[in-house]
Amino acid sequence: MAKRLKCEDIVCTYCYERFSPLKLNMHYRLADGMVNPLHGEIPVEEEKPEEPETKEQVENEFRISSRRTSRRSAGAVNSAAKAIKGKRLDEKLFKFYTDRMGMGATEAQSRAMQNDFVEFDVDSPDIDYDATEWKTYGFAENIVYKGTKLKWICPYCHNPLVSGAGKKKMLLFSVIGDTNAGKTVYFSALQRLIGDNLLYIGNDDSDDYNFFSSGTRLPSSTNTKPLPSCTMMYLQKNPETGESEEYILIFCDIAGENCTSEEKLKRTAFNLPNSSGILFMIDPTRFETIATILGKKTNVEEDQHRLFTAVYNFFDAGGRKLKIPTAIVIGKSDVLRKHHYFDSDEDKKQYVLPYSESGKENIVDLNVTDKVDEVTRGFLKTIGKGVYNSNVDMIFDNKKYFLVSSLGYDPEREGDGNAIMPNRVEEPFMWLLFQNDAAYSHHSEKYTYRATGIKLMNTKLNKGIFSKIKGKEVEKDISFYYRKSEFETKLAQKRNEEAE
Ligand SMILES: Nc1nc2c(ncn2[C@@H]2O[C@H](COP(=O)(O)OP(=O)(O)OP(=O)(O)O)[C@@H](O)[C@H]2O)c(=O)[nH]1
Ligand SMILES: [Mg+2]
Ligand SMILES: [Zn+2]
Repeated sequence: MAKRLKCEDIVCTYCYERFSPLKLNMHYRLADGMVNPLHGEIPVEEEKPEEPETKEQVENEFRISSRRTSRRSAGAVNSAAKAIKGKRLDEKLFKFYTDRMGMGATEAQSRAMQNDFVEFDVDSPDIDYDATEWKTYGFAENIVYKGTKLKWICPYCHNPLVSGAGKKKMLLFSVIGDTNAGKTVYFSALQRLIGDNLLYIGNDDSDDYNFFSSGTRLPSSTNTKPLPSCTMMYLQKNPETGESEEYILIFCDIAGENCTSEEKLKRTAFNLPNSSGILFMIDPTRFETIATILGKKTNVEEDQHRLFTAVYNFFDAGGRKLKIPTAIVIGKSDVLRKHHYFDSDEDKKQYVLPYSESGKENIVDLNVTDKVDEVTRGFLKTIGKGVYNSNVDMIFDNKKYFLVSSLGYDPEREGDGNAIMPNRVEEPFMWLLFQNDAAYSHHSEKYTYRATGIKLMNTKLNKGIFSKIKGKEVEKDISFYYRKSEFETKLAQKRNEEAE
């Protein structure tokens, strides 16, 4: 294929499979009364499907072949349909409800009784689609099948795919952390802060994630049953052009209870392996030193530490460190203000004090990120928790520590009536976006070069005699915004422009 298609990977907001619609046959749910004759006539009475025997078997059956076929290649699909009323058991949906949502067979079966589906086939006379969309992206979100408009479904689990999938970059953010670490509160505070740039799309589960908006002050412990994800369209301004770029963000919360062992993670955290970024929340009120300052008793600190083992085993990080960018977030940083490590040092204290958000540009300052990482590591060492640092380094390849306070105050001591003043909440999120090339940073330097007055058209000559000509030393300011992957190219380009 000569022309590059503008196609992005799709992430299913239900089963979290990540795939390219260029490599798979896309599936479409048929309208009422339509049936794909390839699937046979719909039986009058559905037989109860047998329960799969082993976990491995389930996983295998859940997967589908990873090759896209059309009549041009092998595996021809004949899509001529015959209209028969009725619904049939959708095996993939059934598996999704039982294996992923933990439903019993009866409930899963009644939910999985659905209209039949068809696979996309370029050559089928029954299928009509937007040719421009096909040429631009290499897939069609909507097809008209026998005169009826159909929307696509995930080829793995047969749940509906989000509109715009495959056309916009999709980023999946997952959180992990022990019970009461502040995960749910963090997501809510974050959504409030970036709310002007968000549009909720997908399933209507946003209330599960944004309890501030539902009027409740603090959430109760998150349900240990598998949670729906929260899907949003996010606008990110390109600081150079001022143009808005659109991303689809999928947030996945989890109950802390489900993070405490490898087995529990494997049963519930299906989102984790395909994450674009992970927020690993640590609760500082569980550290003995801090608990003492707060006048609390704690004997649960070891539990929190167990999470590292669970995550290490879950990702099999023994062989190779986890590549997914991970923000290790010390939440509730408001409770750290009183500790002498911060209290006695103005420079360090600034990171746990409320700070003004006004005038802050929506870009990632990597110097600040490094500083916060260093200060947090120093703090953990000071309170005798250097083991956190070494564990983090052992598991995660691309990681940074962050200090945030979602509420800005401690409801346990100050009551629950205060105004919410989130502190540094966007930092880990922005850093994760940056690691995914979905946010900008800024670079400036003083670039010194020797201006010879001779412009060499052939740069190879520069290595020869011409390089010995000592010109006048010139200093220029270079300044530019960049996405992570652009840095080297942009820097070279800017230096060249100056030197010319
Ligand atoms: N001091 C302080 N306390 C906080 C902050 N954020 C959350 N908390 C406290 O931590 C409690 C738990 O927060 P959640 O977000 O529900 O914790 P979680 O990690 O989602 O817990 P599970 O759902 O049980 O896994 C809240 O009810 C608050 O009391 C904060 O920024 N500062
Ligand atoms: Mg929660
Ligand atoms: Zn799916």
